[in-house]
Amino acid sequence: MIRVKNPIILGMFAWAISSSAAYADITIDDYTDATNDRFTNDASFIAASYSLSAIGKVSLRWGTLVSSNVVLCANHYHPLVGQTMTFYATNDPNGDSQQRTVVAGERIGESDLWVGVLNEPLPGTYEPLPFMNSSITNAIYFIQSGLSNAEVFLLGRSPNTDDVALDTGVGKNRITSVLFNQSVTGTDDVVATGTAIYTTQNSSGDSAYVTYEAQLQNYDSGAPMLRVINGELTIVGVNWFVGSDGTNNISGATYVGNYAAEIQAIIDAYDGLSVPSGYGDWASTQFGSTDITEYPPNADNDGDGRTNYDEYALAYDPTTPDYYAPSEFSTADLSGSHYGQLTVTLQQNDNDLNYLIYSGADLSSLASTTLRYNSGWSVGNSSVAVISSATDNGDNTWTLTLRDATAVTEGSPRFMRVSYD
Ligand SMILES: [Ca+2]
Ligand SMILES: [Ca+2]
Ligand SMILES: [Ca+2]
Repeated sequence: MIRVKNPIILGMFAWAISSSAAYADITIDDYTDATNDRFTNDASFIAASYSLSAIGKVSLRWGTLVSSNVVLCANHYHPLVGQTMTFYATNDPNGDSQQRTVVAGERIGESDLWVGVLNEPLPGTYEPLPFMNSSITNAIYFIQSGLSNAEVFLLGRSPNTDDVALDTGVGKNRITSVLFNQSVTGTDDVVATGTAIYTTQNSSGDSAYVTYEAQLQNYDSGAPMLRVINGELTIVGVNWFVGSDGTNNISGATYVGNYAAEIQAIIDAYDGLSVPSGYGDWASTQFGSTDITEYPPNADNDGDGRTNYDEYALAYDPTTPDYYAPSEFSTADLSGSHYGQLTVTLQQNDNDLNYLIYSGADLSSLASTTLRYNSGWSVGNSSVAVISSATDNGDNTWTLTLRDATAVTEGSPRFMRVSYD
């Protein structure tokens, strides 16, 4: 329990994970699997007429697509960089699903919002959800927003199942009010401060009671609060906290409209891009900034003609112009024959880069083979090239000398190159 600034909230506890926290499923009055469990996939499901394909999970952590490769999450319990999220195209648990790795992310200011970037865009059958983009900074704006007493879907862990990827329950409630400068202490005493909207858990017969009246619980953090606007599910909030108004339980969400510009900036910076799995950590270190909009992989921050993606793949410095040759050529003499060699520095543990080595006598038809790291470097086909040395630089990069498998003979040139995609 913590003290909060808003006097109507007597006791509010962060919706954070802790070893002592008991957890439970979202509470939904008159719950049935058919009406309230997404993956029971019944025609009577209360959100059956809408696509929930934007909603992904990894273990108990939630994220909702706001573009083909950007997810909106709760900062205090967001999918971690490196984790793989699962999305389902429909409510059929046996239907198409897709997995994507979270490669970068950023907290929005001091709020409980966290925006993540996925390694590859999802196909169009996974429909990103629009989000509120009008700012609410006072009580009058809240009334004008139409959100007061608006009916919303509350999402959380379903009472039906413990299979976390398929654990999605949907209830309803009405938005009670807005809380400005709300502060909640979460895991590790991290305080989030932002604009919240909340619903109140009423009893049957109360004027604010709706069918399938719902109240969030632990581990529902990060799921979206959704309102139907112009026939379309729209993200109003991201589940943040639970608490009490002194009489009833309340469910609080960060109001996303006040952060719409920051969210949109990330969507725009990474629009449609493929991002290799190690890129986000590398870039935040290289640029010394947590603002991921500053260094998307297709940008060339130092103006040296190499994109940040290229600088990552070849372990260059993305903040200093690199005008020298990208690799070093040499020859090796073995048993009286001469072999061409290429020395390059490459990223370890990022097979998203799909390194390939090419060699041959004709630039227009070089032979290729894979070059991968898996507890050590190896080439797929040693008749193309071999690794003559590999040095661990200790910073997740290795310097490799790659030797052509075919000797140079007089009057017949040989070519080598390394690529990635
Ligand atoms: Ca209510
Ligand atoms: Ca550059
Ligand atoms: Ca550079």
